[in-house]
Amino acid sequence: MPKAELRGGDARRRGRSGGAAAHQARVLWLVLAILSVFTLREKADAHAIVVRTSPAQDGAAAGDIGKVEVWYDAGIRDAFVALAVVSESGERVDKRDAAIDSADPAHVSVGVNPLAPGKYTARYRALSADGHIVSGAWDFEVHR
Ligand SMILES: [Cu+2]
Repeated sequence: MPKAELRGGDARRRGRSGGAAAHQARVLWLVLAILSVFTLREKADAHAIVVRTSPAQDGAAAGDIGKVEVWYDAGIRDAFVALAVVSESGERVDKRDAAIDSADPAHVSVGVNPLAPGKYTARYRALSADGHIVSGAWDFEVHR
């Protein structure tokens, strides 16, 4: 009988100290889990930027280039993709068929009609893998 009581007391003490240690471990695990979610998300879902365009910014292009292209530094999501080309007078000269390259998820192109000499502005927009919209514009010129 006294033996049993002693065993019982030991078990309760072990239970209490084990509970406190387990609680500390849970809190530590939670903190680490939260930190890793933030750091891993930053690495896995990078913010895409434009690294190259064709024609180049402020570059010259032939009237028969046929298409205008943008390359991002990372793959972009297949939603909200846009690439439009507008003449100096505001006329849209692209074929409204902007699409992500099926072989390269970081490459977008749009067909353009034959371009008369003049200045043009290309506007791009894409949904970055991190969920942010990336957009901007560049100019190029078709010489006579
Ligand atoms: Cu971003």
